[in-house]
Amino acid sequence: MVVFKVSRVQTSPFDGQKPGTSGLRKKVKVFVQPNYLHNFVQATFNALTAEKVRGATLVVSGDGRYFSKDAIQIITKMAAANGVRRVWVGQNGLLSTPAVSCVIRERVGPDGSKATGAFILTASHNPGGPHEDFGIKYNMENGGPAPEGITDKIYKNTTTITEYLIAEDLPDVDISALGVTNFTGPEGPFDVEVFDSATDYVKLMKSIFDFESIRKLLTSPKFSFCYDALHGVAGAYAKRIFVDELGAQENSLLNCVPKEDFGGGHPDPNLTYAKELVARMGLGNSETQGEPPEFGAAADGDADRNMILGKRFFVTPSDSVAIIAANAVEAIPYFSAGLKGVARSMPTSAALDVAAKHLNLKFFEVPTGWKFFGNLMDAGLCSICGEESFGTGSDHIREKDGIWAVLAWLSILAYKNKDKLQDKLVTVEDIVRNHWATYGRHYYTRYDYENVDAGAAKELMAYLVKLQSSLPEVNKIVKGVRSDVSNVVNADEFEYKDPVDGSISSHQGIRYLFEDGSRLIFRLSGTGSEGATIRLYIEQYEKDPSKTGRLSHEALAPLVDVALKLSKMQEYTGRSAPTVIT
Ligand code: G16
Repeated sequence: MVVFKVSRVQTSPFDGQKPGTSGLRKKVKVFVQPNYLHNFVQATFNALTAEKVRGATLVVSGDGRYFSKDAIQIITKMAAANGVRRVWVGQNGLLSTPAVSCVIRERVGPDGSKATGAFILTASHNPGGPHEDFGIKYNMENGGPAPEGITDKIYKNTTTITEYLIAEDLPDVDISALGVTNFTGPEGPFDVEVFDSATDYVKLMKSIFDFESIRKLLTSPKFSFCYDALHGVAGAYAKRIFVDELGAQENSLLNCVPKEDFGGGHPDPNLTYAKELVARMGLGNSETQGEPPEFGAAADGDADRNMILGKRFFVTPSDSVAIIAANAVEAIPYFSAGLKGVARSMPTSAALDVAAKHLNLKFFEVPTGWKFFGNLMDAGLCSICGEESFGTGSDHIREKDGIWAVLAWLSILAYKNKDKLQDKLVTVEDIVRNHWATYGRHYYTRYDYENVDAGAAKELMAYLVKLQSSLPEVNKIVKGVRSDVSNVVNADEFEYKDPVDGSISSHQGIRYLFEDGSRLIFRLSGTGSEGATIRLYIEQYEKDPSKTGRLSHEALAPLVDVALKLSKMQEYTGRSAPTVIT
């Protein structure tokens, strides 16, 4: 048995190790600097209470992006030196973000051990490779991202750090082979267990959904299916779930081999970046070969995001969560006893609010960041939640869950088509249009201005806050741009008081709220790795069923005009068009 020693290595702080919306995300070239990752990991250990480190079980894995394998070895050696009892690693270092959450909550080791936390190695939807992004975040015992209290402590520790602990002579562990490797350190045994990345997650999915009814749908000649993992970690689950368990054709999987650089693509499941799927589904400009499938979906790098498509039809994430919530009790066994409540992030459209009101459900509006849903779920207040940023999930874990969302949609389709698979199929588009007919439609779009000069972005935001002090001034500008747009009746910066622990999160986005329920929201993204990304969210509610069938960009054109002029977008950023429209 290998006996290792603990070294104390002198170090000094790096600037800017502040976790963003979801962990620390930087270019690989930043992360590979000597001591950079080490400092952040030690700062995290130092921010946790002793029992979460000494003698604890930690999960260390991620989406398999470039630098993950090195990072896993470094973190393992630091965990050993800090007195951690065992480290669990998914085979080849792969675990999707939702699977990590599941493993923390559900997995019991051969000796009865359970994990108390995880380092997740991902920069989510950001590209990977030597010149692209890496990321790391810490998740807590409930399976969810560390709350602000902890991430603030981590950041503070990074600014004062002077040394870290590492077991330099601990040999690298072969993370491609399943099994346990045992070591001994100054304080006793330390083990590394490499386990199958999918087993625990597949088991959990089977306990939530009716796999038999989904299988019937997926194997019906009436139905066709396509799933694009964009070469992210979802590929490690897609074949096991969709093909092996549910009977989908193997050729219905696109880009399902996880790659360190995501095949050179941008692993962000939206209409801009999921090009191959979008073309196959008959959307976009390219000519489709043959008849598009009835259902398509994509995931991001770490498989917590999802995009849902029907044949030649895009489902907005805001509609998706509302539709899942409205159908969950009938279509998904896990929810058959009813929903505890629902929640959305502030910039997500109010489609969920309307459904919650009709269904008499508790409803919560939280700031952007999945961590805010966790408290509600732990307190038993929320069953289903979602975000405009292609995140949807439930209280089965404490992260958003891309494959769960696909299974939720397949369950709804299976339910709507039960006993009818011989007749005309009820399609994704039918389900969405029926939802609009019942609840009204929230026309919605998001404009992203990526990699804008950080100073200019700050100035634009400061200008918008200042402008809020005079609504007459705001309305003068609005009417000057479009007289057919209703009045702004309220404008503020979103602040959230957590109903469970009373904590307050301020400056969570600038809102302009219109008399007819329309909203314009401006936020700076917290997940970029360079410059600033300005997000502009535009929403308009249409209750009249005869007017819910318009093209979204036509319906929203007046509000877009108003938003761009009101914010002086071009003046501040020099950009005449957004980088991405979703
Ligand atoms: C993270 C958060 C989400 C958030 C998204 C975008 O997701 O978990 O709650 O909506 O970032 O945040 P921002 O608008 O600040 O860029 P992910 O998938 O990137 O981990």
